[in-house]
Amino acid sequence: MRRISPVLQQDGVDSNLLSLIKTILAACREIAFRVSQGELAGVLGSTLGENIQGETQKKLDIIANELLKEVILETGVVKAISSEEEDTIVAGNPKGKYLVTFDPLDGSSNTDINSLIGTIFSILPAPEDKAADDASMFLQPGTAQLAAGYVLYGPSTMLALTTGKGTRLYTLDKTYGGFLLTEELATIPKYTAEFAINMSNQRYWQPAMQTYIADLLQGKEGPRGKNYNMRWIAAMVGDVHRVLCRGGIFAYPRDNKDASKPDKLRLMYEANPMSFLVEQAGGASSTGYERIMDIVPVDIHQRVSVILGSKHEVESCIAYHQR
Ligand code: AFP
Repeated sequence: MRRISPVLQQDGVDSNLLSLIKTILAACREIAFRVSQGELAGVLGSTLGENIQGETQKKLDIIANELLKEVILETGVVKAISSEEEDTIVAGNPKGKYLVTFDPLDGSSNTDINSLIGTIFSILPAPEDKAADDASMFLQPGTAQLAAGYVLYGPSTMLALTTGKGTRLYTLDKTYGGFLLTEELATIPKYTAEFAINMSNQRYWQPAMQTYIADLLQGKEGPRGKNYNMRWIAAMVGDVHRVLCRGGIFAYPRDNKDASKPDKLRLMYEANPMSFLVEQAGGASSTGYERIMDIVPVDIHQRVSVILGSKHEVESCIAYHQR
């Protein structure tokens, strides 16, 4: 089985970018170890703080954030980082070629139940003409991403990675200590009969999503003419991993539950990297009205409505929004 370096070298990935990716993965290996120790490492449970999103911070969120921040800034090739757990960007080397944005521990409430969690990251080019503490550097659409990936801390630790030449899956070999290629070309089937959505929000969705899901629930007897199954992991990283492995549609649509927060997922370090991975695996990703990777962000912590997965199913869902 192949290691990461030869695979990325074969794709012509710049050596600085390759070493940055390997550095991020080294931090993720350390996070994987801490996660696997669970209660024994004393890292479970909440801190007394909240992040900029107003969400309770788990101890592991903070540990993962500090680990990633430290090693990424030490590479010297990164001009600044932006994290879910940091209110503002953190400046690095003014001459750095890259920007890194990440969610250190997606689905962190799942730590309480020993369920799936993961780290999501996205790498962007750093504009040369801006200062390292200028947050506007990050406001680039998802199409500008040079690389994106997630590390899933599950029964095995897995990596999904794209640099724009397909999406590959790797598995952490704990005996050798590195990730080995286990799926050369992740391919999301075009058609599916599986959806993932938090059904408890149903009454708050917009009419298009209400109708779409109501039609899926009617199964064979309804307009879609087949029975659908439902899954919900409550960690985007786990739900997207299932979509990459066997297809499906994942949605976190806009709702009116809390007027100050109509969308839940974060564009820059959740929706964009996942959209890049999904599109590179033959799937599609949209807000229902536009392609997610075409959105020009206005804020590093911006939220967005997400519908992604099997191409035909995503297109069907978009059609409901266009009616
Ligand atoms: P955290 O990043 O705060 O752990 O939240 C996880 C998440 O943003 C995303 O990964 C899940 O899809 C979604 O929240 C789950 O939300 P529900 O609370 O609606 O299940």
